[in-house]
Amino acid sequence: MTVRVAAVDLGATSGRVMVGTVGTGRLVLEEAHRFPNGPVRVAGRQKPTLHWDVLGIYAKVLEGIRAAHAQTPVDAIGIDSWAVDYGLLAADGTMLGNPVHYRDDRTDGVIDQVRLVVPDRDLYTTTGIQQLPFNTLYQLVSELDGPRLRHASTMLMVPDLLAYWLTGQIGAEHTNASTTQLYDVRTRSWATGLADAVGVPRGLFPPLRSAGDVIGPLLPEVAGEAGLPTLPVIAVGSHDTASAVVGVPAEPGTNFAYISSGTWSLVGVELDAPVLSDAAMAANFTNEVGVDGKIRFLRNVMGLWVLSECVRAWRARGFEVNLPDLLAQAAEVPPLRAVVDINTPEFFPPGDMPARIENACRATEQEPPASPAEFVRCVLDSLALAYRRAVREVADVTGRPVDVVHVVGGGARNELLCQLTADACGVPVVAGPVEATALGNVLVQARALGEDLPDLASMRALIRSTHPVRRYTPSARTALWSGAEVP
Ligand code: LFR
Repeated sequence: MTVRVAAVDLGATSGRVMVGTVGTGRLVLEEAHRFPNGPVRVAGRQKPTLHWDVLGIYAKVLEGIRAAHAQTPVDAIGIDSWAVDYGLLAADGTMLGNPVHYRDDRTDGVIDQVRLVVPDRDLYTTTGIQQLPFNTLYQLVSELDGPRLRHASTMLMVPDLLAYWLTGQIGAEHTNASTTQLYDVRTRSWATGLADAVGVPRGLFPPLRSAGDVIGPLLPEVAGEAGLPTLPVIAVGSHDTASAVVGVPAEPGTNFAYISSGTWSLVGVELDAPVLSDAAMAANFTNEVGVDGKIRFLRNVMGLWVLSECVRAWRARGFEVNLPDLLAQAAEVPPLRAVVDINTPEFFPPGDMPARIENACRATEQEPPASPAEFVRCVLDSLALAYRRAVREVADVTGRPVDVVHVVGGGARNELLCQLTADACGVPVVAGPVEATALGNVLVQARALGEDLPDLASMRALIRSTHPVRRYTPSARTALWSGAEVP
């Protein structure tokens, strides 16, 4: 048996629709459509706010599904995207306003406000979620007095919102719901008591569904307009990081950590149950739900976002930037000349990253980078240090050693960063696949359609036999890293 599915994978900077073909010993991924994505700042009479152009995204998704189906008729559709952001619907299904981008500053200070009502320890015991200012909880609290929430009857996470427009069905897939910090990771249900405590209406939360559930067929009018059959939309690990972790080609029985490396770097391990200890909380590890009920015990590291914002700043100043050339030059810069704490909040909002890096270097009495290649090297060295810290801490907190680090996502292409990661962590790095997220999306759909993929191990075995990886071993430079710290 062979199935073909369309995997819609939406990242914070680009979206793509891939066609996946799955059969016995067969897993092929082809790109049908790719499009840019990004924030739209809107002001008018209100405070300027960063939004997503979610209707534009929906139009591109439909265009992509059509292109995929034209390329090879597909049997189903699955959607994953970044986490935490949501649309609000009125009782009749009308979308209220436009989803707000998680990098908007409306959540500044809200963590402290919520802390007065729900102590950090209680919040972590219930949700297991790391403190990040943009968690859905804080976004909702920031608009408690706003017009949207006053009229809202349902909150839908971005992939669930798109699935709603495609099928008319309302629901929330567990992996993405778990990122809201309004989900009880112990009972795997909405944390309604917590919602009551902070004043978020508990009626907003739709029924939960699992990766692999059929959401419903395309609405006849949607299918008709797009010239498609009424294909089923299947819930996948709708949080992109959950699908990426499915796509980690780990060997069975290995103590592996993963880095899902894109706009963000998500660094962690896969567990069967949440870890809600004081040590886990102090180290700000998150317990997000994975496909098949797993726990993604991980930390957000600022990621290649900092590099792409540097490139954007240089281009805005009129410089021509060729990233492959810059990376080759950066490989020649001596290691650890200047490093910054890449996870400090100053690197979070869009803006002039080179200036922020200079400031951070001056503040720590380091000579700031002097050329674009030196900036790039500073970012990559700083990322590698942050990875090392996360990998060490995850081993400490879980009591399980890490023997190998899998890097999946776009960052797996970055040879310099992969080598620095191996050197910094002192363990082998296995890089690839670049499209792990789309593969995870495809495999969960294929199983729902009847392919013999009973568990994550069988999915990963299929990826290993069809998608080559690249191995990096710690070089002689690994000793240099052992004592290195951000000053
Ligand atoms: C990665 C990701 C992260 C999440 C961040 C914001 O694309 O989904 O897992 O923390 O984006 O949603």
